[in-house]
Amino acid sequence: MASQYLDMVMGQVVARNPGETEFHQAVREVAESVQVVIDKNPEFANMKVLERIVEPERQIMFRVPWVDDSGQVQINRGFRVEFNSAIGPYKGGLRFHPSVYLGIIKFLGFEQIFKNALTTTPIGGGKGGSDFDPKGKSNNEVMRFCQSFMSELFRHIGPDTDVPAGDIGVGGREIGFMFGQYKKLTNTFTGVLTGKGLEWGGSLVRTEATGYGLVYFVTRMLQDKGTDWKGKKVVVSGSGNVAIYATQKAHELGAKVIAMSDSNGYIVDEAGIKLDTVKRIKEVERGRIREYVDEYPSATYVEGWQGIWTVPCDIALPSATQNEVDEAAAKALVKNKCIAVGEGANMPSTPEAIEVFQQNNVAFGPAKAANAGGVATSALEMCQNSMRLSWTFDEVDQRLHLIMNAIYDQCTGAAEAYGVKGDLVAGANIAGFLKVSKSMMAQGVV
Ligand code: NDP
Ligand code: 2IT
Repeated sequence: MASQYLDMVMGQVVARNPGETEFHQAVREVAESVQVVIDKNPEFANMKVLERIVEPERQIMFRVPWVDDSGQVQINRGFRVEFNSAIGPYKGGLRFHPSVYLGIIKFLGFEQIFKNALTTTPIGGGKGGSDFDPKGKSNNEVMRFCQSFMSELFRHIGPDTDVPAGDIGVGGREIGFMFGQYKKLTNTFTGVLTGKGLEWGGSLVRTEATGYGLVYFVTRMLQDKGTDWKGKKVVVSGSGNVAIYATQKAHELGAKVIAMSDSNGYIVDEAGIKLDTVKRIKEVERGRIREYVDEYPSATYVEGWQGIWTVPCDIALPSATQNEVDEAAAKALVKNKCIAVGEGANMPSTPEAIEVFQQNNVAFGPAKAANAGGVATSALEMCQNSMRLSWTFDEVDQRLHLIMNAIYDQCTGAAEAYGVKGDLVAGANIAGFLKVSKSMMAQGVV
């Protein structure tokens, strides 16, 4: 009966959102996990909570025209999907990447609802972005694009309405340009964006938060296996914000990160990646990861990013993009005796890959729990902005640590309560769904 009901809901989602395969994938996973909840609580089905959750409250698409350095007019497409405000203002990042289309923003916004619910902070779910590619653009081009993007977005957001932040292709520089334009257009200085600079309302630890939080979460997974980071070989995909600070914290805890990547290829340094070099190449020079081997000739560079999962490791932290770990990659990790996978990116493992991990007793930390430290620290930034004060690095880091522990406890607790002990995918989906659903039920049919 319940399964028929879920098939019906899923069928509607596919029919109403044609071609949005990443969105279908994200919804299917949650729907499968919460079947047990709906079985036990028929009022959720009666009130059509799941049918409402899968329909964004509001979707905004807009033209983003700008002029490049050679005087040519360029046109990109902007998105903001305000998915769910049951527990707080819409909250979630902006992604600037040529692959962005509505289906990507909707999968990210949908996952964000449950992730944000798990953080213990009062934030709803949303996501936005553009098919703009910041790579190869001058600072002035990026600024003009961000100003044009915000010239439309500003009328839809606000510190108590919708608070965007960074994601792929959006870091401190882009947040600065967008904040400046928002301030000018609205004549207000508010916490409307997070990931701001420390001098103008940003929070300490926000830059590090997703990567640090990921490592705190995986620490608990390792503890449950009776082990820790010391002496472990780690492979981290990507070399952006999440990957860099996950690597930093893993090193601090005694592990050795031996491989990192970008969208062109990956490097392997069995002596341990020199993170300062990666930071300089990627954060300061905005260069390519292959440049690392120019400085460390004993390291190797391999063209193509997929092969990184064939590098033998104890712990894998996929931190680049969606569906980067497929079934073959998961099997290669299992064959090489990987014991734990923590998702730094959003939905980096395909459903088939997750099945391989779960069937082979690889501890698996799903994105919406394991990478929630970034958005949780954004919520801490909002809190500091509201109070008009700033906490110290240690204070924010301690709060982040407590939050990651609370997320882990919620996932394991919900999994156990619903008969799927140890399944953190189901646990995260169930715990997030329960919080949002109960709030929606209390607030009536809106
Ligand atoms: P960045 O833009 O800082 O870095 C992205 C990294 O991933 C780069 O190394 C990039 O390589 C690589 N990458 C991006 N797209 C692709 C692709 N299609 N194929 C292969 N490699 C790719 O982004 P973040 O580090 O912020 O984000 C990484 C992941 O973490 C994303 O999934 C994001 O949604 C998720 N996330 C981010 C949070 C945050 O706070 N920033 C919070 C929670 C999750 P290249 O330089 O070649 O493009
Ligand atoms: O996917 C994510 O959680 C983020 N990109 C961070 C969102 C945020 O609002 O800090």
